[in-house]
Amino acid sequence: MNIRTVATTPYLDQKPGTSGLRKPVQTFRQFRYLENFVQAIFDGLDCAGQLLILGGDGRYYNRTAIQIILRMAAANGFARVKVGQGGILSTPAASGMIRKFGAVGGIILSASHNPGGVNGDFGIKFNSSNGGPASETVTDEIYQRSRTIDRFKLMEVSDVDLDRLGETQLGEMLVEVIDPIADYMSLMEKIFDFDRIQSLLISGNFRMCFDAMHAVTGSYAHAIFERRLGASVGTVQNGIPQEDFGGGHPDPNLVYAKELVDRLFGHNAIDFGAASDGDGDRNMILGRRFFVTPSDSLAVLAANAHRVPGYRTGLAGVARSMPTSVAVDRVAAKLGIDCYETPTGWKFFGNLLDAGRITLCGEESFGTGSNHIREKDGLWAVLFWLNLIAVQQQSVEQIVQNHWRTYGRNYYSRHDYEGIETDRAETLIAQLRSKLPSLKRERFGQYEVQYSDDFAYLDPIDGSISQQQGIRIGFTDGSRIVFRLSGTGTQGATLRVYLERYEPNINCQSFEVQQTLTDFIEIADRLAQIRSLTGMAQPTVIT
Ligand code: VG1
Ligand code: CO
Repeated sequence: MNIRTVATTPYLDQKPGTSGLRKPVQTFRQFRYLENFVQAIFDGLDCAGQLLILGGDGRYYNRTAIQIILRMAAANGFARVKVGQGGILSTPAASGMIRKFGAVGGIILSASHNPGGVNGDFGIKFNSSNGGPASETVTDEIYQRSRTIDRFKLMEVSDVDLDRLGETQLGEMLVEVIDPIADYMSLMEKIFDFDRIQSLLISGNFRMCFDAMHAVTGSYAHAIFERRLGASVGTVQNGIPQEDFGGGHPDPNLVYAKELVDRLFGHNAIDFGAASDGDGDRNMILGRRFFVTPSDSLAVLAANAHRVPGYRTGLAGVARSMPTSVAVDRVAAKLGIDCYETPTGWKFFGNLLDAGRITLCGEESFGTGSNHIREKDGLWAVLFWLNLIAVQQQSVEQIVQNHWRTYGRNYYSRHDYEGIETDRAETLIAQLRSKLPSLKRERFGQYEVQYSDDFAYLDPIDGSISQQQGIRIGFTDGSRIVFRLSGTGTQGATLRVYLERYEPNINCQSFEVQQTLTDFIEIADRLAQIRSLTGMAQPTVIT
């Protein structure tokens, strides 16, 4: 077989964000752009004789990228690559496979919730041998390498048939095209009580819908909900993965999953709805005319985990990303377990999970997961909710309201301002940062600032420090406003404002969320001058 070493010149913009390198498809199609980044990953690994897991969310350019990566893997000395059939693997399934088969790592081709198609985004994530997103240190090494790369290796071979299950030899390397659903399903069967969920789904008293948003979870959801658990055909909607996600935005929230929201809030509303994102790691949970905020979802799962077989013996600890509401902290306090606050992005949970410090973790951005893998897991969260509903014989709304009665309610909302000019967004954050030292004890109407800082995280396991992870302003009544810029967008900047207010009084827990947060929406604007600096009167997305 002919292995070629090809000369290249670096691109200087290959800095991964919150989760991998994301760019418009057109950027990735530039001459040797993908090759450079993949070689930068391989250069940091001892590839010889190793196994690599490879797959993506099926978006446009997925198949082309997989063929390129297979040729490069063969030339770089890998012994084996396991690739999902059709080139498709959800992020959680890939994480599970890395762990199960002892791979040195995995490459997941996805820009997650970003739109796809020829004019959409593409992305590439590298996960380490624990199955989780590469740490900050590894990510930075890849970036530094990409800035000096001067050659990559490629084997000159023809394309592998990605649709046919089986093995193909590329030189010394074995490519195995595998069915990724079987392994994932058996992992879920070990954690959840499938018999009880099945009884619920076939009882005739429970109607559910899962919206795969034309993205990767479609095939998994058909197999799990309809074929294995007996839900009626049609339970899964938008279940065939498409290269452009049907022209939509594969982000499971109240704005982008409108079709599902209509079924839960409209006439003859069903009992349960859920959706997942492009690469299958996010989840949105809906009850009949009821939206569960992801922060509440994490808290409810933590409080009730002992009802599910996989967590019967209790939780070692929990963690949440900094902007996620503190609802789960209250559960941890009651259970007498540790609760960690990490920066945004799943890579920060990996060390805590590996060290056995935590069992469950989550983010406000519709991400929840556990120590079963090292990624957030959309379908896992849906099965967790179904298991709880089956055991408790209560509706989603009843479960959440009981939770609020016990722990109080954290009214919560995130306001996104998308497509801001980068300079303006940076000015906004810089101005806010400069105000931080003088804010303490300042009063805004009835609210007094208790603390204000730029969140820094000291990893308790490896001692690494991550600075400037978001601006936090906490008030003496337990309310919070958090500001940060997104690290996953590809056009301009996105400002995220996270608002939270605590309400212990059970008679005041059913108000309209935005109304209860009005004072803080005003304070956020006063502090950050959002309207005047962005020129935007309203957020583009409210969740
Ligand atoms: C967003 C979310 C963050 C999440 C990340 C990746 O990042 O806020 O919580 O971990 O997306 O999720 P940012 O930097 O845009 O706020 V996924 O499902 O897109 O891989
Ligand atoms: Co995702």
